[in-house]
Amino acid sequence: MSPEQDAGRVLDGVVPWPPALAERWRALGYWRGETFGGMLRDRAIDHPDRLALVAGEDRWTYGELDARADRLAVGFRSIGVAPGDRVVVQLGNVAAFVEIVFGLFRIGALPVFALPPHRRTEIVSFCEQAEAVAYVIGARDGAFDPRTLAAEVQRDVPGLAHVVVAGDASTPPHALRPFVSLESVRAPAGATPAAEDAPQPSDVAFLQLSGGSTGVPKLIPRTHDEYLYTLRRSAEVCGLDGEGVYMATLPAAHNFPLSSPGIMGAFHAGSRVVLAPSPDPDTALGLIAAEGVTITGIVPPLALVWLDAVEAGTSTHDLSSLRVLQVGGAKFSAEAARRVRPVLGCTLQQVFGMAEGLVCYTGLDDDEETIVTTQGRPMAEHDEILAVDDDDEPVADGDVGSLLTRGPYTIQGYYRADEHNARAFTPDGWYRTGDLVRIRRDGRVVVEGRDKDQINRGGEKIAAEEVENHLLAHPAVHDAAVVAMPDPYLGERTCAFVVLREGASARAPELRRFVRERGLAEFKVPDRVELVDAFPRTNVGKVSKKDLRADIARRLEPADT
Ligand code: OOB
Repeated sequence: MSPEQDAGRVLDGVVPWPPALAERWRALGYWRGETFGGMLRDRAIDHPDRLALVAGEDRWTYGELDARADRLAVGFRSIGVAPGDRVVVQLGNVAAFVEIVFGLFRIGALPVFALPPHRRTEIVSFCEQAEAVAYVIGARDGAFDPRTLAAEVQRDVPGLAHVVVAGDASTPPHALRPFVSLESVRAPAGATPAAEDAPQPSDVAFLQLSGGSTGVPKLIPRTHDEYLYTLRRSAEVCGLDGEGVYMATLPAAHNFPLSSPGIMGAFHAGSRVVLAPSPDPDTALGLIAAEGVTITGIVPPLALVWLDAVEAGTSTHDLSSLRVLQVGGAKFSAEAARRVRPVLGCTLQQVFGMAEGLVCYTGLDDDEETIVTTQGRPMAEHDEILAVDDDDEPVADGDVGSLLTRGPYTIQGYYRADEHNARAFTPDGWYRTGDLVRIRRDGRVVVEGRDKDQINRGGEKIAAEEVENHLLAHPAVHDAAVVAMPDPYLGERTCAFVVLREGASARAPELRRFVRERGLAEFKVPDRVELVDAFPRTNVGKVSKKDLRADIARRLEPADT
């Protein structure tokens, strides 16, 4: 390691890359010593007048975006955000998201990527886990006012020095301290951050969220160097170059639209990014036509909605610019996958990825059968994947096993989570994905299920234990077990089985309301609650979630006639 590479900031609670491995990824050309701030500067120098970002009324060139990032970098620094500080960012698909995260990158401050549906419980947890100094929110969205949420968060997290609002920053009466507007943070035109604030390529760039299978979602540290590799390689695999137009249809902060190749991969490739304010077919397909979008990524339920809208003729937008439709985040059925090319006239690309690292893609030139029936192959030549049994022994070729992975961009550990890391990683540094897969002889992966205690609700991940803990807080609840139930549209929805305390009474709607009022993202509120006298048990006396899943699946079957 050169002294320069050594000079990065070591964030406490991050499991560092072993030096020998880091050296290997550099020697093999995966890690090239880039940073996000530097990458954007390079593109702005090469193509200052090229359109970089389209979002609502905002249309920014690379030159403009670069200058805006500088002004916010200086502005954040001047309100006291220092290199290495963490800032929770919760914004929808608005242009401010992009200038803010690049502004933070330029001073080595770390965005923590919250998602728009997150509420008090999640945001407080992210602020506390990361010891965030600031929380960035956006404008009112329908009935939801982020300022009300931010005021509550401020009261719960004394260390949170700033709430920054990209929009109307009037402070609600119950806030602890006044909010500041993004406009007031922005430094005057021409401001540039100090060179010594710039991060090193080996530094952690941001904290991403895990889907989670435990009580609270864990934070995932990703470094500039390894994440920039994923952008470069993803753009290559997805055929995105300077001529392409990428549309972020899913919430921008999620790893899929952020980096596969996503917003960041599009900037890396010097292409244009369009932020869709809503994924509904009218808005999103309209934008594809209006902006000449060539590639976008969505989750399976959304793909079904788009396919139905186009097939039924309720959406008649010209989709001829669209070359690639990526579908990932949850299993896409082969049946639906087969409809993509004939209905939408573009190539389907299945994407099986995770915020922890590994991303698999089907190839644009793969034969149609491979595209519709597999989740592709890992993007890096040096990604290692292994399907193992319960004893971590490799299963026979082509058999279903639990997927382990390691490679040039899969993390070494979650942030500040030693105990969890001991379970989530093997002693040899393999990450346990919790996915059940078949690895074909040609290296393609087929996802067959899951052995982590999680529900995948159309791409939105729900840790069963997290919801169970909230149910257990209800005075009438003796025990709770949350499982997936099949759903034709979302793939899975959540069912909470609940045993009440003796003599206590509570009905399903009350329990759902109770969970909601604890300040949880709406998608985590159980779709269904079943009150039962006792849970089925396994031989060793554990709650048998397998039996519970079978039970609810049976109840959902249409009655025999
Ligand atoms: C993406 O990232 P996360 O972190 O929200 O979720 C990861 C998990 C995977 O472990 C797997 O359980 C599931 O989501 N998953 C899929 C899938 N893609 C993700 N399961 C079946 N088929 C697929 N195609 O979801 C994510 C991150 C980057 C790119 C794409 C997706």
